[in-house]
Amino acid sequence: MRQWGFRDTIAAVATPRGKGAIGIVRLSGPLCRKIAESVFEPARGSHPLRSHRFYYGRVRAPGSEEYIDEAMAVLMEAPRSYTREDCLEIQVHSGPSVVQEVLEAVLQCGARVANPGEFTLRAFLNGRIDLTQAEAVLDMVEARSRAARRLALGQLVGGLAREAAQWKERLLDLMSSVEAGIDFPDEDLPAVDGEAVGKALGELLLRAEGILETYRRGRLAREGARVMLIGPVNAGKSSLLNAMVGYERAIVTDLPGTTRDLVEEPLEWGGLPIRAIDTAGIREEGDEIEKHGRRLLRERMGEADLLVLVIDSSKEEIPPLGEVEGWVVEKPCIVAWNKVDLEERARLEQLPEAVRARRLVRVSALKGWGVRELLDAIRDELLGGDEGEEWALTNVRHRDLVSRFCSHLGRAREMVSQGGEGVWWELVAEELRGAMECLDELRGVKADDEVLARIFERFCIGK
Ligand SMILES: Nc1nc2c(ncn2[C@@H]2O[C@H](COP(=O)(O)OP(=O)(O)O)[C@@H](O)[C@H]2O)c(=O)[nH]1
Ligand SMILES: [Mg+2]
Repeated sequence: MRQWGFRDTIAAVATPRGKGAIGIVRLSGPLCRKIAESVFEPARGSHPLRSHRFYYGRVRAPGSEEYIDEAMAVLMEAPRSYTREDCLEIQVHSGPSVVQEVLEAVLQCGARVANPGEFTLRAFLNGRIDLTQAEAVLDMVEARSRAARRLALGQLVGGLAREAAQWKERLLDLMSSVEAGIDFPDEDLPAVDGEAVGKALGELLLRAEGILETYRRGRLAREGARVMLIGPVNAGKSSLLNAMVGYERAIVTDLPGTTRDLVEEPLEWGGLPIRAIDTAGIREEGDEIEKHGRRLLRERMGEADLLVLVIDSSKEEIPPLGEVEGWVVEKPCIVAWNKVDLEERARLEQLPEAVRARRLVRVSALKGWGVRELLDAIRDELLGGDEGEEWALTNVRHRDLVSRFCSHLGRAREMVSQGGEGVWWELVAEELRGAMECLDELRGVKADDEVLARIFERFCIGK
């Protein structure tokens, strides 16, 4: 890999600015022990500090008589540290001035201010984590829901990294089998067991494609599932949105056509972030603004992860659903049979076949009945009930690389299965090399500096 060997020592405030219980100044690099000796004075005992021990004491600027604060300090010697270098952490009372003074004290001792993400970058460059794990650190910090946090953790502890390492092993095996076909092409006996290679390729491809499919789940966890409430005017869509989020977000009236804009509101259910979107009702008439609202709905329909079709069960007649029928076939959909607090006059048989095939939940948006069941059903429908693997692809960069990996394997497998006796093993090998490059890029073995810069600039300073 690269030549790094960092000679400088970096320092940063690792906790958020402002007042708080504890503020941490963090350092990494060869000067850590010397800096500890210059700025930290243990209350009991003396230097040298033992590695991985917490010491209570005081901090001060080098050469100064005056103490800045009481402190706890821990020195973590290489390689047993976050960056695999010597690391030092100094905890003080958190206040903008205290923390800043401690930072300045360590800078005076020869450390320099760290760039955003530089600690994690060093952990990566020093080989403690691979690139996917470094990226997971960022996902972890940014996780806004339990589901996102769990997925980030799965990846942080090496979900994708382990998977990619396994793929690499299998790919290496395949490559060596295929090499035989290139080196001895003219022998009478086929040098390569085409069937075995084809089978191994198929298995690897299947596994990789399975991982590719986790991306949808990963994206849902990170960005939230877009759940669109659709249905006839006055069915209770806006009321249901309010019931789902637990407060009055959308305007509710008994005038048809009240909702014209798309109203969007975030909520979390069972760890899954959901973005509930209220829409203008389906009907032919209505003024220009309402029509515009429906145009918006049509445009945004493509982005919806799930539809909730709201039906007023107290009306004798269910209005024609028009284009909604088509959408219901294309997208996951749940029927909310609303207003069950009133006498039920509509009949399920009036619903078109495609709609009746969908899961139905009886609700009263007005009374709040059945809303939990509806949310459970939404979550089930999107996550398939089970929690699945402990991790998922969450990152576009990963998705693209795994997808390219699959394309290479797919082409290789096709050549093997169609080639019969006359497989061009050179071309197969070429595809396998392409697949290997994708893996290397994924793990960061070959990521160029521009890619790294783009990833790490999103980190905050001190991470
Ligand atoms: N009785 C009853 N009335 C409801 C229920 N849900 C909505 N409504 C009423 O139906 C009317 C239309 O509701 P609204 O949410 O604006 O429907 P939208 O046009 O689909 O957004 C309002 O008068 C609501 O109070 C319900 O579950 N039970
Ligand atoms: Mg409405």
